[in-house]
This record gives sequence, C-alpha cells and structure tokens, in this order.
Amino acid sequence: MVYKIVMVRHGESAWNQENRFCGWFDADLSEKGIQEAHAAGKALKQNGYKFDVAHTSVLTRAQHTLKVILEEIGQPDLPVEKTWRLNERHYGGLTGLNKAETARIHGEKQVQIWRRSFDIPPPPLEESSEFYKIINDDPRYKDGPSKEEFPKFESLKLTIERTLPYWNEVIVPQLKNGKQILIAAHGNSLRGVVKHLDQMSEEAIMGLNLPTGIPFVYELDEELKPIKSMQFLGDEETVRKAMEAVANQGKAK
Ligand code: DG2
Repeated sequence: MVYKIVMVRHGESAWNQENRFCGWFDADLSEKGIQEAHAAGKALKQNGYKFDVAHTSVLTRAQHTLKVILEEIGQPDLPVEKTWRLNERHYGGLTGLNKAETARIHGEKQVQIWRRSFDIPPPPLEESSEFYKIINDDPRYKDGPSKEEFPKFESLKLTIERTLPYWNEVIVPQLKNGKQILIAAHGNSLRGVVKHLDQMSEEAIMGLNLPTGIPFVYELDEELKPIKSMQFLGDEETVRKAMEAVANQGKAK
C-alpha cells in the first residue's frame, strides 16, 4: 500500500506582498494570492485529485486558499479540520516588520538566522506591541493553545514540536485508513512536516524555501517513509524561481 498526501502553502498574502513578517497575524490573501489559489486548484483538477478530508490552520490566508482550491476541484463541501497546530510559526517581536528593512538594520545574516535557523527564535512579542492583544485575545484561540502554552515567539524547532503531535495523532491515522488528504498551511509549518518526512538535517532544512500556492505531493510507503518526496504540480523552472524569490525576501535590496 502506498499512501499519497498533498500539501500546499497558501497563496501570496497581503503581508507577503508587503514583505512583512506575518507569523500569527491574520493577513488575508492578496489579489495575486487568490489567483495562485485558483491556479493551485486547477493544477489539482487537471491531475485528477479528489480528497476525503482537508486540514488547515486557523489563519485566514490558509483557509481562503483551501476554499478556492476546493471550489476549483468541485469539492466545496469537503470536511475541513482547522487547527492552530498548523499555524505559521509565531514570528514574535518581528511580527509586522518589513523583512528587507530589518536586514538593513540588523544585517542580512541576522535576518537569515531569524528566518531559517533551526532553533534560534526571533525576539518575543512584547505586551506593548500593537499586535499583542490582536493575536493573544483572538477568540479563534479559545480551544488552544492555553494561556500557559501560548507562544510569544517560535523557532522552527518549537513549531515542529506543536505541529508533529497533530501530524501523528490526527493525520497519520487518517492516512492509514486510506483517506485522501489535502493540507493547506504555511511556509514554516509545512517546512516542519517536510523535515520530519524526509528526515532532513537541521542544516538541510535551512535551505528549503516553500513557494506560495504550488501544491506538492508525497508518496509514502507502509512505514510512511517517502517513496517520492515533494513533487510539485508545476514546471521546474517556475518552482525554482518562486523558491528563490522567497529566499530573497530577507535581502536588504
Ligand atoms: C511567512 C513566512 O509565513 O515567512 O510569517 O512572514 O507562509 O504564512 O506567508 P506564511 C511569514 P519566512 O519564514 O519565509 O520569512
């Protein structure tokens, strides 16, 4: 038995477009992001994908992407499970800052460490920040995380620690029951899943930048080891350029 699972990072968000660290701030898709979501849905349709269940985060940009995709593939009523565990990493005190401007102030090397190091977190989101209450008092978190575990920042390591329990306890049992699954989530929550599936080293995962709105497929064996890893539904050159563009967001320019 071979298991197949499809994942997609949401389409470009308004804050991706403005090149701002977004994390748990709830930016919606940009116009381009909506188009990317339509294109993602069309690519899935062309390749004959149908799903039994979809999983997404509690953030609008991922849910919006999923909604557009499900409409495109003719499954608007598919059961959708939403969890904060698939949220983007919490970008702490960097939330709202422009990435290029931050690179000009702190240096590209420091921004690269904040964006891509495995276990060095960004600075905490202070209570005095204009984003603190917006995020911490948001009713979408009434079912978790609890006040005690509510993050003030997250490294990729911390993100993986809260995403993996959901992968193992919710997604894996569904996969093993033969369910066809689609996950619409975020650059870093999905990098965490990819690191886990491909058993990538902390070094190797630093070099991975996921493009917005291009679905990718994993084929897994009985033990959930990849037979095929990260097969993008898009031509190689487009995917390469989109990945490079994400990497370059941290350049001072
Ligand atoms: C981006 C990722 O998250 O940023 O929070 O700014 O996938 O929700 O757009 P997403 C953010 P980088 O780690 O690529 O800087």
